[in-house]
Amino acid sequence: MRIDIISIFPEYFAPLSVSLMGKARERGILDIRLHQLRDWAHDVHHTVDDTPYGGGPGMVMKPEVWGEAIDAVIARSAGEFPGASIASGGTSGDGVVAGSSGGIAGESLVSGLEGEVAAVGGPVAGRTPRLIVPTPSGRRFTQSVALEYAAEPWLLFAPARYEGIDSRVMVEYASRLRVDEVSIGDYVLAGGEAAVLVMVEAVARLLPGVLGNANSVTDDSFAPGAMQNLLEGPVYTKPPVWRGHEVPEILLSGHHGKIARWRRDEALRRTYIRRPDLLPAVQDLDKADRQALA
Ligand code: 6GU
Repeated sequence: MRIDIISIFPEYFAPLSVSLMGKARERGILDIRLHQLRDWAHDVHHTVDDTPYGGGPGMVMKPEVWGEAIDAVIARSAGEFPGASIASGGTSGDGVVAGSSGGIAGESLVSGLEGEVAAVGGPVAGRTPRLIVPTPSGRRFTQSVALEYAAEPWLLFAPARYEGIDSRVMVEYASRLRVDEVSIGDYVLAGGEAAVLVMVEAVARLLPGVLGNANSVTDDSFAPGAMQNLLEGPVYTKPPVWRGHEVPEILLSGHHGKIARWRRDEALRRTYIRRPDLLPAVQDLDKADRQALA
């Protein structure tokens, strides 16, 4: 999967080189490219924001800068630019990723450019990305949205700072791309970058080959299947007694049928206590399920 991220803080995404995400990138399962939005600003101060029409607090991100940035990232990646002009750095705002103010450590400008050239005619050629704009006023990002994104070949994230991006940018691209304004929850962050980290991790771990054990995806609390919409119950490992606390005996019994039933009961009870809003969505509660909740 190809992921482009345009931000005024590309350095914010350093964690995407760590652990599971880092391994997925090394293995070529994930191809993440960071872009500094300010590279497409026109004035000496690299201004990306301005005061809001109609008044009010804060600043709004300028449409021209975002428009040029998104156009350039798509054009470059879709192979509309000849490789030569990429290599010569001819286009404005060609400060891809690393080397400049904020790339991921270990990613040189040269290898970044090689990556761009390699992408010409590559898996994203002739395609367009799904444009994802994080905002607290967006539709909720859920596990089913993560699954949808995991099936896409190319995602372009446009995280904003300040009061958000001029709305005309989303209107403009909605006629050319699928544009999603999404929120990761009912609270307000200082900017969309942290939300992008959350979404990229949620999506990337669903890609084939990223997790070691395929079951760890299917047993997720919000994954489709028998346990859908149930919170996962408690888990235990050795030793069998720790500071006087015992592991539930059933888990040591080796009786797989009884263990599965116990786990479902625990999941139902936990969901009832912590997330009763989820219970109506749990598919066909059977008699044993209703007993567990009684
Ligand atoms: Cl996507 N952005 C910001 N700034 N705040 C949020 C959010 C996104 N999702 C929840 N809160």
